[in-house]
Formats: sequence, C-alpha cells, structure tokens
Amino acid sequence: LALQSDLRHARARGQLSLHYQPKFDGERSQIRGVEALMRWKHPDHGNVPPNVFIPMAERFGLIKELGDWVIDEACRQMRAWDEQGMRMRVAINLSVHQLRQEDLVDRVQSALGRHEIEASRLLCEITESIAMEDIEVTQRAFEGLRRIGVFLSIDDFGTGYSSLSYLRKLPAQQLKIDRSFIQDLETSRDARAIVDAVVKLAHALDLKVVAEGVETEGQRDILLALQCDELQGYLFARPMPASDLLDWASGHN
Ligand code: G
Ligand code: G
Ligand code: NA
Ligand code: MN
Repeated sequence: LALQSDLRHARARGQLSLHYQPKFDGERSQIRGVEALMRWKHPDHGNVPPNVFIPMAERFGLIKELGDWVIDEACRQMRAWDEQGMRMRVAINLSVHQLRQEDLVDRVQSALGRHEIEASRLLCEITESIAMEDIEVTQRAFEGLRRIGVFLSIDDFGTGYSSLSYLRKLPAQQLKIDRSFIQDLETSRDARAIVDAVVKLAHALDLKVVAEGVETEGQRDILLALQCDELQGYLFARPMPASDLLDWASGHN
C-alpha cells in the first residue's frame, strides 16, 4: 500500500527514468533504433520492476500520467542525442489505457512538436493481447497515430490471439515475435516452425519482423537464416541508461 502512494509521487520526485535497449539490423548488425523501458528507483526498495509498478499504475489510475511522461521523455531524449550527434529512432510501449485515451494522438503529436522530432522516428509498441482486447479501440488509435506519421509495432506476437483478417486491417509496420518462441528455437522444431511461419506471414503482409529476447549465437543464426529483419536481446545489449548509449553505440557502428 505504501508503494502505491509512493508511485503517485515517483515522477515529481525524479525517481522515474527510461532505459534503452538497442535493436539491430539482422544482416549488418547496425543499430536500427532503441526501445525505451521505464524504470522506477524507489529510495528504500531500490529498483521496482515494471512488471510490478506498471500493473499497479494501471489499477490506480496513474498510467496515463506515467504514459505521458514516457512519451515526452522519449522525445526529449531523441532531441538530446541529436544534439550529441547520434540520430536515433525510439520505440515506446503503450498500455491499454493509453490506447483508450481520446487525446492520445494529440498528446503524442504535441510531444513530437515540443521537441521538434519527426513522427517517423517514433515507434509505438502495443502487445498483441492488448491490441486484440478491444478491436475498435485499437483500430482507432492505430489509425490516428499512423495518420500523424508514427510507426506501429505489435509486440509479444504469438502469445495473444490474432484474427489474421484483423491483423491485415491494422496499419502496423512491424511484428515483434514473443521471447518465448525465441528461447526455444534451438531445442524445439515447433518453435522454429512457428517463427518461420510468422516471418513469412509478416512479410506477405508487408510487415518487418523483430525477434526479441535473443540470448545466444545459435538463436541469432537461426533467426538470420529465417530472414528475420531485426534482432534484440541480451546477446547484443541489455537495456541501459541514456547516458551509456552514446558510448556504447560509438563502439558498435
Ligand atoms: O524492462 P522490462 O523487461 O523489465 O519490462 C517488463 C515489462 O514492462 C515489459 O512487458 C514491458 O513492455 C513493460 N514496460 C516497460 N516500460 C514500459 C512503459 O513505458 N510503458 C508500458 N506500458 N509498459 C512498459
Ligand atoms: O514486453 P516487452 O517486449 O516490452 O518486454 C521487454 C522486456 O524484455 C524488458 O524488460 C527487457 O528487460 C526484457 N528483455 C530484453 N532482452 C531480453 C533478453 O534477451 N532476455 C530476457 N529474458 N529478457 C529480455
Ligand atoms: Na515492447
Ligand atoms: Mn515484447
């Protein structure tokens, strides 16, 4: 209970930050962009995992405030990196509550404007299960975001339950294959068959495919053989503070 009321003040007290995890071009292993992941450093409890505080924020009506902060902070950071000579694309994660916000598109657009960032440099990731929860809400939010030029990704693909005809109608540009399939790639023929099929389906629908949670060279080699477009995971880089990314990237491109 104390944690919940602390979460109310976390932003104002400067306890929130974004960490950034790179995504790589499969073939040339260059950075394609980064995914922003929220972190909360509690003064007494240390780092509280997002799996704990994000559901808490959703339950206590704080997710819109936190979500707005993420949108603004990601754009601010892109601009700061620009000024340091590093042009990055940034992906943010959206919750179901944000998709339902009537003014989500306005909020995204005003953050982009405030920091003078082109919309095409921002990618919004929405998990498949959230995207399918209320098809009309998703469709409306996706169309609004796409209209202003933001790119859209369906995250954790394969764990939800997509109707393929519906998937075809969503104006997304990217599918992220869920980590669970990647984990089993080297040991399970089924996992490999599923990833192969998802890549082919995605490409047939003109979607780029990202594999998340790549931890081994064996997984990487299989994913490259299966024509996966982008790779992300601990094998390449863990999520890191913004200040580390510049150094890290200069050693990797
Ligand atoms: O960073 P980590 O792997 O611990 O994240 C755990 C979960 O929290 C993931 O499902 C991730 O998508 C989610 N998450 C991290 N940052 C954000 C955020 O800014 N907004 C939302 N909605 N979810 C996030
Ligand atoms: O649901 P989403 O894809 O947004 O979750 C991202 C989460 O996955 C982050 O919390 C991040 O820390 C975690 N993550 C990123 N790469 C790896 C990886 O290679 N292995 C594992 N186990 N987790 C990862
Ligand atoms: Na994500
Ligand atoms: Mn994911």
